[in-house]
Amino acid sequence: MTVSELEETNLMFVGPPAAGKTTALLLFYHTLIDYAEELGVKAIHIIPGSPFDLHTEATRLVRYGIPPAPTSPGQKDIRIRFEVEFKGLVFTKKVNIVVADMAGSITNTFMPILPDLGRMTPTQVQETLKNYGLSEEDVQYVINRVFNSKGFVLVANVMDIGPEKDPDARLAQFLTNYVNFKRNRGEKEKINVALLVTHMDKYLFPTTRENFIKDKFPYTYAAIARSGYVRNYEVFFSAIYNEYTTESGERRFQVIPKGGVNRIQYTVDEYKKLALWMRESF
Ligand SMILES: Nc1nc2c(ncn2[C@@H]2O[C@H](COP(=O)(O)OP(=O)(O)O)[C@@H](O)[C@H]2O)c(=O)[nH]1
Ligand SMILES: [Mg+2]
Repeated sequence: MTVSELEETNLMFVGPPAAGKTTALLLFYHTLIDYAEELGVKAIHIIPGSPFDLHTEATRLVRYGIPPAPTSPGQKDIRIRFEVEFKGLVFTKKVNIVVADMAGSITNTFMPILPDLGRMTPTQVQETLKNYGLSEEDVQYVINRVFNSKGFVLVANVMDIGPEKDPDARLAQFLTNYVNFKRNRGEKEKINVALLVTHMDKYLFPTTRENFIKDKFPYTYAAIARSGYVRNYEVFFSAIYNEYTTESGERRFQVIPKGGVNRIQYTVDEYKKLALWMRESF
């Protein structure tokens, strides 16, 4: 069986600009590499054509403590993606997951028009997206990957919680619009949703997963519970510890030798759980 014959499951990382999507993707990717056996990872394929070298950027971050350059607001990084082949629990079952990072600015463009797109013909969808400044290729990509997404990792920066940036309201709106889009297309297949809360190294209060989503993301929680389209959801926390600034003013994360390998200190167990959640839920 070749990869193309496997069932393809699209999973997207979505969130406002600077939520920590790219960073989370790199941490997740490196965790899959470091713990491949334990996590049942059979193969990882980086899809060529990305404007961003996933392998290099993950190495720089996780092994050298150098964060990725911020995605500029106009840049479309929707094609940063890779596929993970997990060994199935039953050995014949294989799941192939595509993880894609989506530029916040593009997400912002889609969010409000999603339900309308659900009522349009493919040609109208294409026209509408092109009018929003997406290239032909990106339009195809969005239609194939995003609209057929079987789940989302909703990414939010814990430090953005509050009335100003209100990631809860934005993610809830995204989810509601996506569900309406599916409903308007007459689709019934349910999706799985993860809420990945980043910058937890800066959040100094004790909390639990369940309380956290109900307390800090009540709109998102309600959107998940009410939608009738979410099969399963889970909360994950992401943190990177020991951040410092070099003499020349550059931000870095301290690299610490542990068990013979040099890695930054991050919530590796959370990323392992995320991988297992993907393996089991899709
Ligand atoms: N301290 C800390 N910084 C983070 C964390 N996640 C992301 N960052 C930083 O937050 C900024 C935005 O992250 P980025 O991944 O580029 O966000 P994106 O726009 O959603 O892709 C960058 O400067 C990252 O280095 C985290 O968990 N802890
Ligand atoms: Mg980014």
